[in-house]
Amino acid sequence: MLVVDDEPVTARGYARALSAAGYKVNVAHDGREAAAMAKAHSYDVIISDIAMPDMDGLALLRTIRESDLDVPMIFMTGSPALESAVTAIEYGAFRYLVKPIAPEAMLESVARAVRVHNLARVRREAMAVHELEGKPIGDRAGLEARFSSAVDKLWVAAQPIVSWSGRSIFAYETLLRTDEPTLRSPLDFFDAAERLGKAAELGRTIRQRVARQMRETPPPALLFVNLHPADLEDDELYADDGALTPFAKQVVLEITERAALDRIHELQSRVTRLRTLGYRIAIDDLGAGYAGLTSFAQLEPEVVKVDMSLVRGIDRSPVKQKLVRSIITLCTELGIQLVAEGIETVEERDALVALGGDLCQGYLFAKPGRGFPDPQFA
Ligand code: G
Ligand code: MN
Repeated sequence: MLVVDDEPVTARGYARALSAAGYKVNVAHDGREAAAMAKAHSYDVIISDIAMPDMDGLALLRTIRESDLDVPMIFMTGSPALESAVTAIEYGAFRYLVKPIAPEAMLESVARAVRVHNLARVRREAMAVHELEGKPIGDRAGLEARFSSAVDKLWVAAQPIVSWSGRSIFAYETLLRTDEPTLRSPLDFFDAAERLGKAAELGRTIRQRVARQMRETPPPALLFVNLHPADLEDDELYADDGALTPFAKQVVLEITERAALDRIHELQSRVTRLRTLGYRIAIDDLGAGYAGLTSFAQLEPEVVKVDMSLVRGIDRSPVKQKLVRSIITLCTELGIQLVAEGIETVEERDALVALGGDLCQGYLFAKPGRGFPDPQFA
């Protein structure tokens, strides 16, 4: 057990009660000392005061969650407040006890916390074994810790989009990557950002990275950059001193159908502003089943990207062939360029080309990678 209280008499009192009940107890007198001790040693339960100078109990909990998602934390406070109780629970506190606390009540909470901690440990170990079955879940503090680690370890990959007829590079799509193991999938990464209300912040970080890369290594072609709905509502995207603004003429912004376009305030005028800055617009994931062809009218895109679900096995699916053929016809009539995403086999490529497609993206040509990977045309 680790007992944390800036009031030495109180700390000693709790420690004595716990020792008498057979627990091994360490005492810390402020948040920082406790954080250092929790880092060096893994405790079964941490029992902490909330109001302490310098690092308070809630800050301590947040710090501990950076390295330990499970250890139960019991708060004991002399001045209960709804706000601190809400925060404590949001950050995954185990109990919130109000002083004066009878020793039996504390011991009862501690015993329960030990049992819950053991269960959490078993569950996490089981999940590590079946890593594919469940995504690690955690409380808000745990999620924050993983998210900030993911941002620290963020990098931007690029994947070529080729013109098959020209055997040439048409563009590169930049794709979010992170080396944080628990948020490796970009969907999970964005999901975490959304839950923390940091989607726009993440979007800015990505655009800064893309801009930096464009300054350091100018891409040999157009650059496709994915937008999240939150980005469309972020002033930074439209600002003259926005990170990507100087490169707008070389950039195609991908707006996914997944983005509930209807909910974006003044979408039309936003898109107009982006065009005025020099950006082109692409509809991403067409056919993935999110929205429909209404996005053609809403965005009047320069480019449409056909989702890989329509591409997969197209050589063997007459229905997919008909669908893609009519999308290609529609795009041709509207003067829209069409990119087929997720091409993995020669047969899929040939089927698309036979239907009149030319711009292709997918593992067959190159996987997303660091720098600007060269495509293969074999
Ligand atoms: O939603 P969007 O279309 O931007 O997603 C692109 C994602 O598809 C990226 O994560 C990229 O790594 C992945 N991807 C790119 N090419 C292929 C491919 O040929 N096959 C599969 N399965 N995934 C691909
Ligand atoms: Mn995309």
